[in-house]
Amino acid sequence: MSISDIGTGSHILIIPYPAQGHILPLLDLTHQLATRNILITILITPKNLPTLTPLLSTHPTTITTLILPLPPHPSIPHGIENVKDLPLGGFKAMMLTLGDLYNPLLNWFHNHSNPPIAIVSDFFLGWTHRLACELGVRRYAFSPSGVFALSVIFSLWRYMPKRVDETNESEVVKFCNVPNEPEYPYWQLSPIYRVYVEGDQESEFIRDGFLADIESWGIVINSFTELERVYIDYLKVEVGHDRVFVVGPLLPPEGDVSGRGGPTSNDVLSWLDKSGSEKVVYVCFGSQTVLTNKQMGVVANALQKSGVKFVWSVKEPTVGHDAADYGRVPTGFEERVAGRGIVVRGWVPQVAILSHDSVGVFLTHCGWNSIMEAVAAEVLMLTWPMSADQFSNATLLQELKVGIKVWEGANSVPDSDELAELFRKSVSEETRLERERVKELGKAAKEAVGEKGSSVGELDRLVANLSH
Ligand SMILES: *[C@@H]1O[C@H](CO)[C@@H](O)[C@H](O)[C@H]1NC(C)=O
Ligand SMILES: *[C@@H]1O[C@H](CO)[C@@H](O)[C@H](O)[C@H]1NC(C)=O
Ligand SMILES: CC(=O)N[C@H]1CO[C@H](CO)[C@@H](O)[C@@H]1O
Repeated sequence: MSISDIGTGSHILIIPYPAQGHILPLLDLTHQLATRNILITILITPKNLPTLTPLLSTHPTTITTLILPLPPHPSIPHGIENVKDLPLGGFKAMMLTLGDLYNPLLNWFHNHSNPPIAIVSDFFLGWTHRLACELGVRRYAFSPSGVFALSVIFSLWRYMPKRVDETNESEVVKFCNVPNEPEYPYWQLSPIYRVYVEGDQESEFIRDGFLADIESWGIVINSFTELERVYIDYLKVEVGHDRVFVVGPLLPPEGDVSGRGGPTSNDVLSWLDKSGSEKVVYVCFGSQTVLTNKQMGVVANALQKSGVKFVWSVKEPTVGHDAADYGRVPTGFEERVAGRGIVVRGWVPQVAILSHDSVGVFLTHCGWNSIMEAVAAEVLMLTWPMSADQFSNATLLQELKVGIKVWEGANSVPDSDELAELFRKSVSEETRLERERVKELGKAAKEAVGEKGSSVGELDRLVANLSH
């Protein structure tokens, strides 16, 4: 039996959670599954349909869509269901809203002549495990976070650690069951967890979702064995079986790197072509975080003072931000750094930028996709985690010694002289050891997804398991 025969005939349902950082890696996984002859239906809301265009044109016969309207929710402004617009505060509301697709999906399954034998869905959609149980099919939870961060999330919802002093945001919460016993001040814990109220219907729905993730038949994670081995071993014990499939780094199909996300205002890549090897610092805080004007000022000052070459991807204010207080590039900044650095507004081809030979350093908010992309591209990271799983990610990077701590938290600012010094240091000989380490890790990432690599083996194991 050749690899391409393994999945023949099996039909599965994929359900993404509509936020940029969640949907893209799941679509990359979908591509891998379709390549292995699995028949796939993807559930999508009308406004997110365009995100699927490249995937659907690559797999016109194996992938079909199930388009269901987003159920209404008072906390989600009308029209905000597009992956690029979802405000941070909207995450919980979106999780609740999507739960209302339970009955429409149940009907769809019952009416289908060849219904899916398994559901692969984002870990923010734990209710799909309950649905799968009712239907007598298997559910696999997809984690866009790494194994370490997932271990912390599971531990949080399973054991519900509490503070001694309910008013102290700095109180340290320790995760003794997770290897290396990570600990975080309370304010760094998941915002969804911090607003949990026992007995409250919405809170309990969210908690039940994470418990359902733990109970699911399998878990698929965008990471690779060589990166997180101790945590993978731990997680298998924690969930009580070995159907934990670590299949990353999930990256866009070859040739799709610059197309993803659409056109940008500047021609970044041709600018990079003229910028020399590994000298450029790329600055980007992800698709959700918008910096305050104060933070913008500090980053701009530091970039200017440091003398480094840079590409700064600036996210402009969206829903939930007062446009006057956020995301403003200081007046005259671009003129002052002309020739040495560029500011890009709107969408950036991040994978292509990170993979470009001239980019050597990445100031990042530590979203897991950004980390996976940077590791695969062998780029040293300067870490400034803002929220959610990003604090655990930063810890992991420091443990692996491929990240240098810059700052933490969304509501404060570093000193611009110190930041300038870090920028300067990051592209100098002083960080040679860190760069060598990230190169090694990058090679391991490439091997993992290469021929006979660990992640390819995990994908084949997943496909075989899905088809049973
Ligand atoms: C399922 O089929 C029944 C009967 O044909 C129909 O009334 C119902 O609308 C269908 N439901 C869905 C979700 O297609
Ligand atoms: C809050 O917790 C931190 C860390 O455990 C501790 O250092 C600090 O004294 C506490 N603050 C108060 C007001 O108790
Ligand atoms: C970069 C960063 O913020 N790292 C921190 C992550 O969390 C651990 C534990 O709280 C800290 O020790 C790190 O400094």
